[in-house]
Amino acid sequence: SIDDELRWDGELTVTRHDRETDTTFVIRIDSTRLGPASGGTRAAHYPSIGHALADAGKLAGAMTLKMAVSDLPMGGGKSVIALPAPRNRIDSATWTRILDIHAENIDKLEGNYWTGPDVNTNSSDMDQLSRITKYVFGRSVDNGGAGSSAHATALGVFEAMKATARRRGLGTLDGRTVLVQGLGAVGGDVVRLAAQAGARLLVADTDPQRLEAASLAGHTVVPAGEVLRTPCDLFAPCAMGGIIDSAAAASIPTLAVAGAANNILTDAAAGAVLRSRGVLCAPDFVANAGGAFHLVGREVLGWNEDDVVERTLGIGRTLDEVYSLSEERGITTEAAALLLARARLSPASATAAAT
Ligand code: NAI
Ligand code: PHE
Ligand code: K
Repeated sequence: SIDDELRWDGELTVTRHDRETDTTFVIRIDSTRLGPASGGTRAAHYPSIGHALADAGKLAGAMTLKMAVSDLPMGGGKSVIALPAPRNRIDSATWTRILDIHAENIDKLEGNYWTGPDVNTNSSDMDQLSRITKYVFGRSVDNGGAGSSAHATALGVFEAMKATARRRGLGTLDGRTVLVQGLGAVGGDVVRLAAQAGARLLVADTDPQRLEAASLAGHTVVPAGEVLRTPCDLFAPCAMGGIIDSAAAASIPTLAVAGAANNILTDAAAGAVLRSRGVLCAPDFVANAGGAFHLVGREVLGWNEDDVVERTLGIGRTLDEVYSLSEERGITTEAAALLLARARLSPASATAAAT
C-alpha cells in the first residue's frame, strides 16, 4: 500500500500528478551522503502508485550502493514516471508534456538529484529534459552530453560474466552456454561480446524483431516464459529486475548469474538460496556500474573514453574482492558487496566492525 511504501528510510520522496495525461511522477532520493543523488528516469505502466513508489525506492537504494562501491562521488536516487498506458501507446505530444513536467520537478530539487536514461528513456529524452533543467546526464553527443550509457554497461557486464564464470570454476566463456534475457541496448551488446568470446548463446526477449535478428546471427531462441527453466552455465538477466525470488533461486538450472538488470534478486533470501546451491551471483549494483562510470565519469569527473573503459574493466577486480569476502565470511555475494559499499558510506562504523 501507499502507507507502507511511504514508510521508507531514504532522504526524500517527491510526487506529482498530472490530470491531463493521467500520469504520476515520483522522484526518490535515497542518499546524498557521498554527493548529489543520481539515477535514471524509468517510465512504465504500474499496477498502482504504491508499486511505482516501491520501484523508485528500491532502484534509488541500488544507485546509492552502485555509486559507493564504484567509488563515484555521487549519492543515489531514481525517478519513476507512472504512465497511464504502456510506453508504446503514449503519443509524442503526450510524451513531450510528460517529460516537461518531469523536468520541472527535477529543477525544483536544485541539483540535489541528477537524472539520466533508464528503461524507456533515451538520450533524446534527456535532450528534451535539458531544455527545462540542467540536472541531466546522458544527453545526446550532438547536444553536448555523453550519449548512451548502454555500451559501457555492456562492457562491464561482460567483465562481470567472465570474472563470475572463472570464480565458479568454469574457466573462460569459450564453449560455455550463456543465456541472455533481454536483447535491448545492453543485452544486445552483451550477446555480441559473449559470442566473440566463444560462448554458445541462448537468447530470450518479448520483442519478435529482436529475436529474429538474434536468430539470424546464429543464436538459439528460448521462449521468454522458459528462461528460468532453461539449463545454462551462466544466466545474464538484461531485461527487468525482480526475476529471481526464493522459488526461482531454488530451481534455476544454472551455475552462475551475472547481468545488467537492477535488483535481479527480489530479496536477500533469494541470494541465500542461490548460495546454498552453489550458484554464484554477481551483485547487480557492482556488475552494471559501467553506465554510471560513463555518465558520471564523462560529465562530472572530466574523464575521456579510455578512462571510462579502464574503470569499467575494473568491475572484474571489484567482483573478485566481493567473492573473496563472501568466501572468507561465509556470507552471500550480495551481503559481501553491501559490506564494501557501506564501508564507503560510513567509514567509521566499517572500521569498528573490522577490528
Ligand atoms: P532496453 O529497454 O534497451 O532493453 C530491454 C530489453 O528487454 C528489450 O529488448 C525488451 O523487449 C526486453 N524485455 C522486456 N521484458 C522482457 C521479458 N519479460 N523477457 C525477455 N525480455 C524482455 O534496456 P537496456 O538499456 O538494455 O537495460 C536493460 C536492463 O539493464 C534494465 O533493467 C536497466 O535498468 C539495466 N541497466 C541499464 C543500464 C544502461 O546503461 N542502459 C545501466 C545499468 C542497468
Ligand atoms: N540507469 C542506469 C543505471 O541504473 C544509468 C545511470 C547511471 C543513469 C547513473 C543515471 C545515473 O545505472
Ligand atoms: K533506455
